[in-house]
Amino acid sequence: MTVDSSAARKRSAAGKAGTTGSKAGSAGTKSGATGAKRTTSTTPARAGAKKSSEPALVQLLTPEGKRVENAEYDSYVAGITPEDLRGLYRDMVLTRRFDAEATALQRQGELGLWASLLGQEAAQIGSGRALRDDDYVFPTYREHGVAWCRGVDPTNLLGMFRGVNNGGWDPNGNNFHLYTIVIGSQTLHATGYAMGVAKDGADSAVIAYFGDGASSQGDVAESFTFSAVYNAPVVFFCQNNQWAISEPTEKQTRVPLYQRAQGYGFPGVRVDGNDVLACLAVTKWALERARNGEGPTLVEAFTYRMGAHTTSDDPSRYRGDEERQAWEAKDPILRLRRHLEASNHADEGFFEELEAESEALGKRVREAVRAMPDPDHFAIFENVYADGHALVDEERAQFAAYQASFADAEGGH
Ligand SMILES: Cc1ncc(C[n+]2csc(CCOP(=O)(O)OP(=O)(O)O)c2C)c(N)n1
Ligand SMILES: [Mg+2]
Repeated sequence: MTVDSSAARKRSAAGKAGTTGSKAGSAGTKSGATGAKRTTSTTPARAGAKKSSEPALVQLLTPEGKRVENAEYDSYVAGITPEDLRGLYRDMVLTRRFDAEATALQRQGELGLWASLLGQEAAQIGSGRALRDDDYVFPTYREHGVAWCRGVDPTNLLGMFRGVNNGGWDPNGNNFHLYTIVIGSQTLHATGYAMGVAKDGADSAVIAYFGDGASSQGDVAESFTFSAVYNAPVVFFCQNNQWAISEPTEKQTRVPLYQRAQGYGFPGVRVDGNDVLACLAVTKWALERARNGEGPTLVEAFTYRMGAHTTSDDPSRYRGDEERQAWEAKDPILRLRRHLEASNHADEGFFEELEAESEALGKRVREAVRAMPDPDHFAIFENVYADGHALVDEERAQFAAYQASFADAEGGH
């Protein structure tokens, strides 16, 4: 366990009262109380903002960029400065630019595959910026924005998609685990890790990212059960981007996803996943619960996958343009820009400089990908076992003999 912290986690039987979403054990913080409300609520958070049949959606910035008050979550972003807001905007713009560059590189044959995050920038940057350095992240394969917030160099994300390495970064370098393709499995890894954090007495938290489709996996159900029963300090951050490749959310669930948490005995909340401020606030609240020994939380970030599932997918086969257009009006970057402009928090110079920075990032990414060396053929045998294994040795020797059998062999690797 690499998490270090001196503060002892306040873990108590009272904390487990979170099974009803009650505020017991939360030292009277507002968050516990809201947990109860959210868990059971079927009414909208903001009267009149939604049709009464629609579930609650936490929103702090409207699609037009207007800041709306929210008694439950305002305190979590109370200290945010104009500079912070520009920082969030910059994060989202650069992440989108990096993502577009990666998509283009795949089209040029430089990458084998790419899974775009287009449209999900606010969910990822908001939640990513809510984290502390000593928190630990278990991503799926689309969390390029969270990786950015963790300080993972974006070019490192591309190695696996180019097929030159098996991951590309040291998970413990930034407390950001390797991408996980087997959907949902990382929620179990996160739960186990969080149980370890609790045993260490650390006050850091763990966050697991997964999708609406992954929510149907048995692994996710098991991780919900385990984390609830063991009161593990983990936040389940579900980006409901409405699609699991070609399957719509209706094929995954008959209730809004965040309501699933209630059945496991911990709070669930649906946040506007295209609202970076709301995602920041709600994730901070959920992380605070984890640190306070109040156990897991499910955050459902309601968002939209604007692009294809991956570069191998053609969404026109299963969904219409109207849907995408409706979500374009809720674009996460546009709404923060509107807010910055309306509040005079950013001038033209800021946007121009950012555009130049985006260009420079794109160039750096292109050059780095093209310069990536081909892998050592024998690297595949490394890191299989901590102390080596006879069978791996045998397979390595067989492979060496095979390589050497070619006429132009250069004596192995
Ligand atoms: C266990 C498992 N089953 C099936 C797949 C194939 N698969 C890859 S992505 C995906 C859909 C995932 O959808 P979702 O969880 O909503 O995440 P999103 O891609 O929308 O971010 C599927 C079925 C897989 N990778 N792992
Ligand atoms: Mg999805």
